[in-house]
Amino acid sequence: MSATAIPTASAPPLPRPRDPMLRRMADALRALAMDAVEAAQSGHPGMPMGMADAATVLFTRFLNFDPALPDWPDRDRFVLSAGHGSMLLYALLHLTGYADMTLDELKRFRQLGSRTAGHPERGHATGIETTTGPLGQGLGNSVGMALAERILAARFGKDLVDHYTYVIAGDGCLMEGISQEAISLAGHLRLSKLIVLWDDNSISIDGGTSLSTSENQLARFSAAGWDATAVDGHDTEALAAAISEARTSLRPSLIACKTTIAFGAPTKAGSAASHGSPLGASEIAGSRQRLGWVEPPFVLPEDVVQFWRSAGARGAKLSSAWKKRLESAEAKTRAEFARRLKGEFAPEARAALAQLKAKAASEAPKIATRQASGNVLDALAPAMPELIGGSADLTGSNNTKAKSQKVITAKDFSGAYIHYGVREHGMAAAMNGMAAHGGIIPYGGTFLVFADYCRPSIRLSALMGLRVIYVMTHDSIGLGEDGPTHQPVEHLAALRAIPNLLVFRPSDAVETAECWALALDHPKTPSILALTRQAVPALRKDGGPENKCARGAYVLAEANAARQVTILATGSEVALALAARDLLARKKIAAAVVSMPCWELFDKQDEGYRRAVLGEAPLVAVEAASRFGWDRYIGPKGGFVGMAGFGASAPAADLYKHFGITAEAVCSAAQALV
Ligand SMILES: Cc1ncc(C[n+]2csc(CCOP(=O)(O)OP(=O)(O)O)c2C)c(N)n1
Repeated sequence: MSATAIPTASAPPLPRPRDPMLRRMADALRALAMDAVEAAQSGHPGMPMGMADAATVLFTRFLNFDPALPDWPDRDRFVLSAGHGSMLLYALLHLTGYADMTLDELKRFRQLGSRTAGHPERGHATGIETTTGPLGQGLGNSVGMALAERILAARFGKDLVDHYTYVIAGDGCLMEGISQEAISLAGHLRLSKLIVLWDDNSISIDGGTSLSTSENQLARFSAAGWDATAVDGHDTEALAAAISEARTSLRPSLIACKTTIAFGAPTKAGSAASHGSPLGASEIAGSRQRLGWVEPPFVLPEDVVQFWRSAGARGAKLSSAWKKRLESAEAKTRAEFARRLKGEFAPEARAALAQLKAKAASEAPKIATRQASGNVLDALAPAMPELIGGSADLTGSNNTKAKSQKVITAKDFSGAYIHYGVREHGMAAAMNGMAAHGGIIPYGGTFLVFADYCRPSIRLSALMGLRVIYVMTHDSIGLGEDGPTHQPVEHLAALRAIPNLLVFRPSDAVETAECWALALDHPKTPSILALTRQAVPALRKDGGPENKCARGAYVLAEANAARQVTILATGSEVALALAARDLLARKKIAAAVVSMPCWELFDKQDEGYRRAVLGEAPLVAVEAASRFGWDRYIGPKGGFVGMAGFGASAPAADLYKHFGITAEAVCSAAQALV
């Protein structure tokens, strides 16, 4: 490239750095971001270049972490909510000395199998605390992380748990609706150790943010109970002072960092052109000249590397002091701390659940499965303090609060129950944050129909492989009078479409206990418990140790003679299937009933088992929901009794009749196939 092609001459000079070494360290982040995006010919250089100074101050002076012990439980958490700026995080992890984030990984940015995915993915490399990219989710997760810290500190004390949660969020994160729920919840709970650095660069993809927003963010955060301040995001002293101040605040803190996107780039700085495309060779050469960065791509000067490595090494002392404190803690505390972090299902809790199941089998109560779930929680909660429950303002309806659980408040985090308010999305994202933090198994409730209000976070629970348990009640037209706005129809199908998510729809109290046990026994998979509002009869009279739901589906009632038809059913419709089986028996048709509480677990069984359960006879499925998805079991010729459109407002019994979801209808569908 000829020297004249470098567009530096017309660019105004860069402001002089306060601290030239910190600027050089930040420039290393800028260079790596430019070069990796250029090598991949894809990615987002602007944000990392703009926030490089703020990130340098945070990582060198404040963030407590130990690259040699990335999972040190008392590390500060860092969340890159503006996940498109992933190269900022990868460069930080490389420079501070995380062994798995090699230079080679940076060179393989966005390539198949690299640790450096387009957006940060939890589990791909150490130091990535949560998967971000869908804007606002990281901010939502950070609320859960900060909450987890407070909850664990209340139990284990400052010696073992005392850390901050830092976030870098962009304009996009703050525009997303989820941010309002997150901010509001954090302010209400006074999560004072949550510190958000907002990349206030006034640019998003379409251009200036003035195209679409004119909000006063400082006033917005203040109104939600935060401390909010603004600084020049390239002034390292001002940044350090603001972070120091935020750490002493009694409220969560927002620091608006006024930055220039793609700081250093001669023509693209301050413009949307640098947001999400490679800068191009001449712009990169111009940036190098302006920044005074002479090294070729992916080459780092020794002094800069040394400074970064020593920033990374700061944490070793802290983590070893922490280890000593842990060693000097009481044996009982140590054991409990270790158990919680491992996320083990406490033996006493398992025993309590087994007892409850046996009781349900022998007493055979006719109760709603939401009530059965409440009974499960009453049994589990005293033995499992790590179970942190809550509801998005439907506690009494979701039966999510165990009798023994105390409410968590801004003044007292020793409880185990959170009133999330009417914030389904914020609740789900916070639960992801708590699960990612570790030491907590979060569950939270709302109506199944409002799964849509938190679906983006449910998807991320599944993508990250987090054990988050969604208690979703009022699972069909069976909820009755609230009508079609509240009656889920397509939701089971939509949730079953999400990979790595277990969707449970238990049919009675025994199955509910079994499904809860399974949700807890899958540490790397989130679960949905779809539960009824209305009472359902007890179907399972066996309360022994075998968990029949574990195989996803099982023959609940075999046919009295060679099977002529098999009826598949879930949840409240299993009772209908059994009634239909009786009607068919009167007509001398031998029908088997299969209860199918969890498709995903059934699909994992070997072919022999699946065949034995489904049998060779024609199949009829009954579920008070959309047919979508059922064809994989019943085939195009199978019978289906369920919903073909939206529900209606009426008493549940009338609705079942009106929509033809009855034992007679199942019987006719079966007869038609025999
Ligand atoms: C939920 C969601 N919607 C849309 C996008 C696509 N997207 C990625 S970055 C971005 C603009 C974000 O602007 P800002 O936060 O200001 O980032 P900056 O331009 O400063 O890098 C958009 C719309 C996304 N990642 N997530």
